[in-house]
Amino acid sequence: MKITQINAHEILASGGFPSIEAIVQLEDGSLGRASVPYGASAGSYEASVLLDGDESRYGGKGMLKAVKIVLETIAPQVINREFGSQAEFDRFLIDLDGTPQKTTLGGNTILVLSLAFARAGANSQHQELYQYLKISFSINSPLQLPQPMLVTIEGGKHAENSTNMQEYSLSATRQSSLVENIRMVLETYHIAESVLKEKGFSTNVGHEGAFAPEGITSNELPLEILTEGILRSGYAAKTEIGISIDPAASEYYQDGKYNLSIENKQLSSDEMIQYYRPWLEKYPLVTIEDPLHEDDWSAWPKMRELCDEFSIPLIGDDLTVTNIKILQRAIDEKAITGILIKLNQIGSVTETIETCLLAKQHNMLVVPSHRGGGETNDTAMIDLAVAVGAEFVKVGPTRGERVAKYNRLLEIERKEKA
Ligand code: 2PG
Ligand code: MG
Repeated sequence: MKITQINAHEILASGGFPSIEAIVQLEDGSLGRASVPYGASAGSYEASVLLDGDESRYGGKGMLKAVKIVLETIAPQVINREFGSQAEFDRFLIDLDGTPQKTTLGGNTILVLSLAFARAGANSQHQELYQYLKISFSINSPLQLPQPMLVTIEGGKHAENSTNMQEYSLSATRQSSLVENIRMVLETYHIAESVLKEKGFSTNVGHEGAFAPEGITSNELPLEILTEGILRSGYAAKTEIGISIDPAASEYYQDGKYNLSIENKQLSSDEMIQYYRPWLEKYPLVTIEDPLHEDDWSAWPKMRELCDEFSIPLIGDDLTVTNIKILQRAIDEKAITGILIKLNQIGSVTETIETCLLAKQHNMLVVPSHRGGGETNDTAMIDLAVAVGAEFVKVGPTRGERVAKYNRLLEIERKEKA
């Protein structure tokens, strides 16, 4: 199928800074529209986000350069060229860029076209995006819908004056319909709001729509609050609703130490691992993500052993950045048992799905995720999650760009039930 036209422009992302949207048209007239997010606590090895750097617009965070690259550099190369598959299109763009972190053309420019091409392809074949992805990448497993991992309390880079650790989520673990599971985690989210209020904390929210209790002096307290919330909700802790944490430890690692500033603690890698042990014993934890720094490779297998002892998946995010080579290293070194997936960490649909499939082959938990800094209303991460049979999707509540993801998931459940 040939591309006949490409359009691109700046749009606004959730943080009030621009992102990029593109529209691809195929020769049969089918259109595909997509936009891409970017992170606040991005890993160092992620695909680049090409920004203007022009301080006179949005403090340098404009995306007009990316738009120009799409229209003037990439479009002339791909319009009227025959692409036989999604993988062929993506590989063409990856080769055109030619760098490991997509620094020539930008990960944002490549991904936005990759996704818009996928949507156009799906529309051309009268398929839903998740069906198109399954067929394109020969994924034959029966459809499995991911469960909500609802970010409920946030700190770190996502909220001022809150915890050092970035996220405490409510994860639905009961294998029930999504409409029920989403209801259960959101009811518990609202109960957690009451618990926070009773303890005298404000219930203002951070980047992802999760509560950001100002002035909190313990990274453990959110676990107590969520556990109390689950108890009061009447749902069974762990078997119906559990807790997932993402400390995003790279963000509080300074000069070789984990700096838990609100507790006045500076911990070595081994001490950091031991710090988590009582949490695994006391709370209904179901996953742990990025408990250690992205370069602290020698500590990760020890953390994995601890998690294995409690049968809790250990998820890599900044560690693995959806990159298949880094995932392979993590498998070889027995560093993790699960992987967070973000399309823009690697910058194309094909590479993202290949990483998911390798993780699946190794029986890892696969968790596609929203981004903290600049999300858009695009819901492709949900279709991706459904296509690869992910166990969870990590998305925040109560903000339009997040709720759009849950609504897409509910829409897919309705379609599949019909
Ligand atoms: C994370 C994400 C999403 P960010 O660390 O998992 O919550 O944050 O997009 O800021 O990297
Ligand atoms: Mg993370």
